Amino acid sequence: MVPLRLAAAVGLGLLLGGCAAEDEGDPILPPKDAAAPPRLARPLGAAVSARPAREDRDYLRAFASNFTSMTPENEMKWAIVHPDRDRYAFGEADALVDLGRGLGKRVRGHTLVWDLQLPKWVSERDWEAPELRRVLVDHVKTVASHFRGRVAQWDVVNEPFLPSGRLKKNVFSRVLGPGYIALAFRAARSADPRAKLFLNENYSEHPGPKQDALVRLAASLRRRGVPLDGVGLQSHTTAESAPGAARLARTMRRFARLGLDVEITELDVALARGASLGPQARAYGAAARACAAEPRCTGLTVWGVTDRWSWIGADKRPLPLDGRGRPKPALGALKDAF
Ligand code: 9MR
Repeated sequence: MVPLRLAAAVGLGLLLGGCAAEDEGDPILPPKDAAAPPRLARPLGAAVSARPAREDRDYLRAFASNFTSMTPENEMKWAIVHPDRDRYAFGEADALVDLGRGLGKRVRGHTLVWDLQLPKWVSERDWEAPELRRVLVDHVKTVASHFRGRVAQWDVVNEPFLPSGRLKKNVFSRVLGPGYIALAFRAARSADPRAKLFLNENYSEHPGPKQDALVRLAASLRRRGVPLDGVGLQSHTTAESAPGAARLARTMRRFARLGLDVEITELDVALARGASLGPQARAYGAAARACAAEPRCTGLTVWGVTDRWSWIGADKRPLPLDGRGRPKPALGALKDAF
C-alpha cells in the first residue's frame, strides 16, 4: 500500500514539474535515524498527529524509537473522516496507520462515536430517530471496515458521561436515548470482528460517581451481550493530582472483574511552571506499575509524543519526552515498570 501511494505521489510531483509536496494523505515516510524501540512486557503507545509527524523530525524519531503502539490523535475523528454526509476522507488516517504499521507498531483506533469533533451536518440537524440510527450505524461500519485488519482496538464510544455520572446530553443520546452506545458497539463488531472494542472515558481513575457510572454501564453492556471488550482510562492528570499505583490498580480491578480488558489510553501529567520533573516521573511510573501488575491491562498510551506538540501546551511539559524529543525521567519510569 505504501509503495503504491508513494509512487502515485512522486509521479504526480514529477508531472507537476517539482518534487512531491508533503500534502494531506501523502505517505509519511518513516525516519531513517530511529533506534529500535525497546522490548517491553506491554504495548507502550503514543498519540501521533499527522502534522508534526510530517514537519518535525525530532517528533517522528522520538515516536519511532520509544513506542510500540500508535493512536492517531485526531485523524480518525468523525469531522475529519466523514466531513460531509456523502463523503468519507481517510487520507490522513491512512497515512498515519501505514506509518505505524510500517514501523511495526500496534494501532489503536480513536474514536468512532464522540460528541466533540463532530461535523455540523450531524450535530446541528433536527434528526428523526430512524434516520440518525442509520447515519450512526453507517458511519461506524464504514470507518471500522475501512481499517479492518489494520487496527487492533477501537475506542468505539468516547466520553459518554458527565462528571456527575449522568449520561451527557449529546445529539445521539437526545435522539436515540442511551441505546446509542450498544448500537455503536454492535455495528463495530459486525464491521471488524477481530478488533477489540473499548469504551473510553476521562477522569475516571479516581473513585467517584463517574467511575461508578462507567462500571455500571460496562457491567450492563456485558450482561446484555453487547460486544464490549475493554475500558479505556484516559488519565489526563497533573503531577499534584495523579493517582498512585494502588488506587489505579483498584480502579482497573473493578473492570477486570467484569471480564474486561483495561488500558490507560491518554496519559499525560501536566506540570506547574518551574516544577521539577521528579513527581511527574513518579506519576508515570505509578501508572505503568499498576498496568504491569494487572493481568487484564493490555497497554498504556501517552497523549502525544513530545512536549512541543502537546494538546495542553508545551509550557505544561506533560509528556515523557521534551520539546526536542529527548527522554525525561518519566520515560525511564515507564520503561522500567514495563
Ligand atoms: O489531543 C486532541 C486535540 O488535538 C484536539 O484539539 C482535541 C479536540 O477536542 O482532542 C484532543 O484529544 C482528546 C481525545 O480525542 C479524547 N480525550 C481528550 C483528549 C484531549 O482533549
